[in-house]
Amino acid sequence: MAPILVSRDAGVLYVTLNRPDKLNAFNPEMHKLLREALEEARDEPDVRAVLLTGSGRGFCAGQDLSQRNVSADAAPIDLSVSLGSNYNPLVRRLRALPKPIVCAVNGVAAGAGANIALACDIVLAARSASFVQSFSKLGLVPDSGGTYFLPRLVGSARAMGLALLGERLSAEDAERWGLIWKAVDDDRLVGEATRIAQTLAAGPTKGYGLIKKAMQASAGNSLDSQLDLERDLQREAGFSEDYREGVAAFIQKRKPRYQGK
Ligand code: LHQ
Repeated sequence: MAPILVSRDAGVLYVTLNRPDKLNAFNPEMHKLLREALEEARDEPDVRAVLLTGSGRGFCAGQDLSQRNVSADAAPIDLSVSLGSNYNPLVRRLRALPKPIVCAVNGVAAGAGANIALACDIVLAARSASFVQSFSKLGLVPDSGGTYFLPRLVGSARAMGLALLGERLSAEDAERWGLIWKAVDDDRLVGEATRIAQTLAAGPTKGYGLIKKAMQASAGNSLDSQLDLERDLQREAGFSEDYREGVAAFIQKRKPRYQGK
């Protein structure tokens, strides 16, 4: 069974984590195939949005721990190798993709699985789903961007509670806390996530890429630098064909037909 399923329709690349008996925990093969899917999303002009989800009852349980079970007398594993070669490049790839990524969290998202969801641009979760910073239960530190995303999304008090206690946060609380975009009824998750991904895939792709850039830069910028950045990005957006089409459609009182250019 392929650990990642990929298909394409109407400008959306559908990527499904597919190791359901392990709650879609990551192994090296899954990392490799996900990397290839995101490269396809980046390089193919016909792909204008990505929808990431999981198969079965979980979204992703982070690292496959059965591959980390070492006997007491064996040398310890250097976890930085796995972060350096797999998880960190994955988070960087998700953030740097100049196209929107919708994440449909269909079930529990734990460890790196939770933080990979948070690295996406619009996170929807099924009402029965939950988010767990399970690292501390193993004596580890939140990784895959957890210590970056959490305090920025929910504030340091809640970030610290989640990281130290490793308790499950329900999808509804995640929405209330501002961790995610929305919690939706389980039977509406696929339809709603698909609708959003299709809407984005028919939108002004270049502009969306520049929005991602601006939002991501703001975390480390002063207002002055951010204003300068907005000026520069707006110059770029204003030269796009989609901006021209957007204004023309507005004036002509019709729906815009964006080409993503
Ligand atoms: C699993 C896993 C799993 C294998 C469930 N692996 N089988 C990065 C770089 C380098 C190294 C270290 O880490 C990292 C980042 C990380 O992600 S560290 C954090 C790793 N993940 C976790 O600690 C989560 C471990 N899983 C859980 O705590 C629970 O399974 C959760 C809370 C996710 C779900 O609980 P339940 O709904 O009660 O399900 P379950 O525990 O019964 O799991 C179902 C099956 O999935 C079960 O297998 P079985 O054969 O008994 O049915 C689990 O063994 C398997 N599974 N997570 N990470």
